[in-house]
Parts: sequence; structure tokens; C-alpha cells
Amino acid sequence: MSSKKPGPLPPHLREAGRTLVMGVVNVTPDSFSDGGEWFEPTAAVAHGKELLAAGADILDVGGESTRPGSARVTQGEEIGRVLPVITTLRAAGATISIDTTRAAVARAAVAAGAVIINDVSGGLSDPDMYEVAAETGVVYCAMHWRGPADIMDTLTEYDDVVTDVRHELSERITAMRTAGIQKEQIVIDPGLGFSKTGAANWPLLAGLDEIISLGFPVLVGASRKRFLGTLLTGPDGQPAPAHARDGATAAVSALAAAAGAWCVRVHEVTGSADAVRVSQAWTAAQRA
Ligand code: PMM
Repeated sequence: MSSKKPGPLPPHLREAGRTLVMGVVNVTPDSFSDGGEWFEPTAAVAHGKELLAAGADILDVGGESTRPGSARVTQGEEIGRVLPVITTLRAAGATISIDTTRAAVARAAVAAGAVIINDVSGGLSDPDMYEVAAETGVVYCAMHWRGPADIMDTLTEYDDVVTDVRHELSERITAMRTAGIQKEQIVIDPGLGFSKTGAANWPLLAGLDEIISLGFPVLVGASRKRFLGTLLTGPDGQPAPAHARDGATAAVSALAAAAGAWCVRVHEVTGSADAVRVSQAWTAAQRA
């Protein structure tokens, strides 16, 4: 069960008493896991509603792919992709997170009803991002990040991945607090797959308690990532494709929930919604 709760969230999410499930709505033609499937706004909205029906607590709407090697879209294009989807899903009652590294996109998304800014660059990509988070007062998720998608696979050197990620996140926390972001707004994320070799993701998961010990709610985004495909390499020597990684993703969700993660970010919601409830029941029985 998650122990830390970000302040500005709706009460039903603050008091859920279990790890939350964030469903991914990528309004992009090229995300690694579901590229192009929900690119049209109507398809993205329909997909978001399916994820809600499957038990998503939050919908994370993104208009720019972070896939390794991907090129950037313009700010106008990114806003054009996400705003209609956010507006419609918000009107349908969803709690919305905006997955962006751009301050202007975050500002527009919050104005349209988003209550979480999910910034995979932890504020390092856009110098105005912390100001938007401080001004709007919404939840701000800072992920561990070392560089943009076109170079992130070259920035994977660590002395000790858990210690180094923890340290680099603590530097972000100091910068956020200095910029006026309130403690209750902050969520942190170890950034699985971002500037990490495949093997480095496992100690990060196993060392989640060390990230949690920084004293902030922790989001875990393992869903369908390459390291899970490698784990599930078939007899033909090929890694499992993205859509065959949902069982492994749900297993990570159960273990992350047991370790005290605040939220898991996933593409397929049913398995992880079940997984966090299993973890909740298990943990409650241990305490009883
Ligand atoms: N991973 C992706 C995108 N956004 N946000 C957070 N906070 N944590 C993550 O691990 C994360 C993220 C990449 O996955 P996608 O391209 O399938 O959305």
C-alpha cells in the first residue's frame, strides 16, 4: 500500500488506501508500446474511456513520444494533439495527468482540467516548467532523466544505479523546492528505461524502498518496456513484443505496490488494477 499521498489530488484518490493505477493514453503516431493505435482524438478518447472502465484511477495523456531515438514534435502540434482529448475525458469525469516536458503544454493542459503534470525530464527540459508547477499548484511528477530521447541510450553509466538515481532525484527535489513547488505537490519516479541499460532496471525496482526513502510518493512506469521484452525472450531468441509484456507488467505492479509505490503507470489496466488489489489484501492481512 502506498504510504505517501500528494496533497492536491481529489479526495477519492488521496484516500484510496492502495497503489493507484494510471492508464496511458498516447496521442502519438510512434510510441514504442502502442504507437499510432490511438492517434486520432476520437480513438484516444474511446481508449481513455475503456481504461477508466477497466479501473484506471488516472489517465496520463501524452502527445509526444519518448521512445529512444524519436524526434521532437512542435509545441503547437503537441498541444493540438492533447487538448481535445483532455477536455473530453475531463468532461467524462476522468482525473487527468499531462505527460509533457514542455511548460506551455503543461499550462494549457492544466487550464483544460489536468491535475497532474507528468514530466519525464524532471524539469530539466524546459526552464519554465517549475514555474508552471509552482503557479498552478497541481501534482508534479519529476522522473529521473539525463537527456532527450535521441541521446538517452548513450547516458547509461552509473557507479551504483540506485544510489546515483536517488542522488540525482534529490537534486531535482532541491531545485523544485527552491522554485516554489510545495512538498505536497511532488511525486518522483526512477525513470525505468530512460538512460538505463536493460539490466539496470532490475536493481532500481529491487531498490524501490531507497527511492521511497526520499520521502515522496513514487510512480513506477515499467509497462511494456524493453527490459520486460528481454526477460521474456522466446525460444527463437527474440524478445517478447510489446503487447506480450502485459502479464510481466502486472507482476511488476503487484511487487511495486507491495514495496510501497504510490502509483503504477500502465498501458493495460485490468491486470494491474487486479494486481494492486491483491497486494493491498496481502499487505492488510500481514498487518492484521
Ligand atoms: N515512461 C514513458 C512515458 N512517460 N512517465 C513516467 N512518469 N514514468 C515513465 O516511466 C514513463 C512516463 C514511456 O512509455 P510510453 O512511450 O509507452 O508512454
